[in-house]
Order: sequence, then structure tokens, then C-alpha cells
Amino acid sequence: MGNHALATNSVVFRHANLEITTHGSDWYYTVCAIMGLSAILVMAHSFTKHQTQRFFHHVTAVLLFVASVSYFSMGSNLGQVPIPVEFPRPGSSQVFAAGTREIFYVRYLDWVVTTPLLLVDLLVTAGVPWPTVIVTILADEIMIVCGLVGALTRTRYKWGYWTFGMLAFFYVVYSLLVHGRRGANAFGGTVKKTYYACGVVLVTIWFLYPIAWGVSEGGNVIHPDSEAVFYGILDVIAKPVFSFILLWGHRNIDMNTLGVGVPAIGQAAARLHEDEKHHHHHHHNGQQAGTTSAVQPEAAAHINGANGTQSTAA
Ligand code: RET
Repeated sequence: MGNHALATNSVVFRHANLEITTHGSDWYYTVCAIMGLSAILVMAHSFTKHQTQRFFHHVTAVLLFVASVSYFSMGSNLGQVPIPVEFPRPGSSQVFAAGTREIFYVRYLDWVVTTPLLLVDLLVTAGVPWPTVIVTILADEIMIVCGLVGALTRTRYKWGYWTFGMLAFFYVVYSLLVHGRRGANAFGGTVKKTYYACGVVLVTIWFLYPIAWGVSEGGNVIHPDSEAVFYGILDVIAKPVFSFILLWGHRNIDMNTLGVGVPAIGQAAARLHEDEKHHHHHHHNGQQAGTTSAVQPEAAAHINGANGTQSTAA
């Protein structure tokens, strides 16, 4: 059973002179499988957590599924468009003056959905306030759209988009280094450790993307098969590896501490009834509960009484 994707999809739209080969296709399908299996593992693991404690599992599973679909597209030689190159490089053994290069715009559709989710994973871990999260995500979206438009541009003006993208990227990094770090330091403990571990992976790996772009869509230096390997390795570290470190770090963090404990259906009503029954002899046990350092004792008593995982009242 060989890989016939290239031949089958050669009839879909137009094709560049310089395209992935079956090797590139095989590799893209391999990464597609890694992303898909990781997503399934994350979903399976989410069932070991209480219903209210699955926020990061769900965000992470979604971004892994989206990446899997994007890699399916690229393995199938779809989600691409031929673009004339700025530098044909006649002497190059990699791109040999092919003239048009295959640009996978589907890569950017993936990133425009998944990079904000990765930022949510990291910034919400540090308890960063939502207005800051939204502004950081906006900068991230600008960065990705600049990368897309630049990749579709034939002339040297493509580097203008790359430069604007870099400016937006610096804001994202600034936000992680300043706002995120401040939040993580305020929590200390496991939250801080997890934020720093994942933050270092994210910032170092993300810095390599503009370089990959510079030698692929930008400068037309490396073959689309090499581009597949370059981006593929980055994506496996930026998504599955990053996610596993993050979720491992979250094994002992209470979602209510971070404000993303999702109430089970009917729980709010149940809590109301409980409160009405017990309001005569209210227990102020928030301090002793230990896991809810970020909430006021009053609020902590309510949360502990209702979420079923660490009820010390009753
Ligand atoms: C572009 C070109 C414009 C300048 C910059 C870029 C950065 C892209 C990044 C992408 C990250 C992607 C991830 C994917 C996960 O699988 C758009 C290449 C700065 C940082 C993390």
C-alpha cells in the first residue's frame, strides 16, 4: 500500500513547479498521526480528572485535533497554492530555479486557531487577567496573518510583512515575560514551576518559526520537503511536547484557584439549595482547605462545599 496522495490530488487546483515529494507527504502524515494520537491521549486522560477540572485538557485536545487536520491536508498536498518566488536560485541543489513554490496556506489557518489556544494554556496557568490575555491573542493573530500575506507575496515586500509580524511577536513575548511571569510568581509553588517550564519551551521554539519562514516561504532557500521537516519538528515540540509538560504540571493544581473550574450542570442550583439549608451554621473553612489560596475564605467555603472533590464542610 503506497502513498498515492500526490497523484490523486494533482487534479486539485493548480500546482507549483517546486512541491513536496512522497517523502514530504509521508512525513506530514506521520506528524498528522502524532497530533491525532496525542489529542486522543489527552481526552482519555481528562476522564481521570473531576468534571470541573478539565479546562486545560479540553483546550489542549482541540488544538491537537486542529493540528492533525492541518497535517492531513499537507500530507495530501492540499491547502496549498503555487506562488512565484522572489529568489529563483539557479545554482541551488534544493530549489533549482523552479520558479513557483508550493505555499501551504493551511499552515496559517491552523496557527490562527491553535497559537491563541497555546497562549490561553500558558497565560491562564499564570492567572493573567482576561483583558491581558485578549490583547496578547490579538498581537498573535496579527503575527500569523502577516506571515500568511507575506508568504503569498512574490516581491521583496514580503519582508515588510515579516517585519510587522516580528513586531507583533515581540509584544507576545513581552506579555509572557512580564504579565505572565508576574502572575506565576504571585502564585508561587507548582503554578510557578509549570509556567516557567512551559514558558521556556514556548518562547525558544516560537523564535525558530520566523527563521523557518525565512528559508522557506520567504527566501526560497530549502526544498518543500526540508520545510516539512523543519516546521514538523517545531510543531511537535510546540504542541504535543509543550502540552504534556503543561498537563503534567496541572496534575495538582485546582482549576478553581485559576478561575476556570467549570461547574457541572445543575451544580449552581444544588449549591444554592445547600446554602439555604446551611446558612444558620456556616463553616468558615476556607483557610484550612489549603488548595484555594487565591480565593477569599468566604468564596472558598462555597466552592469547597459544592464541587465534590474536596468537601470538608457538610
Ligand atoms: C511568522 C512570520 C512572520 C514573523 C513571525 C512568524 C512567527 C510565527 C510563529 C508561529 C508559531 C506557530 C506554532 C505552531 C504550533 O504548532 C508568521 C512565521 C514572528 C511564532 C507555535
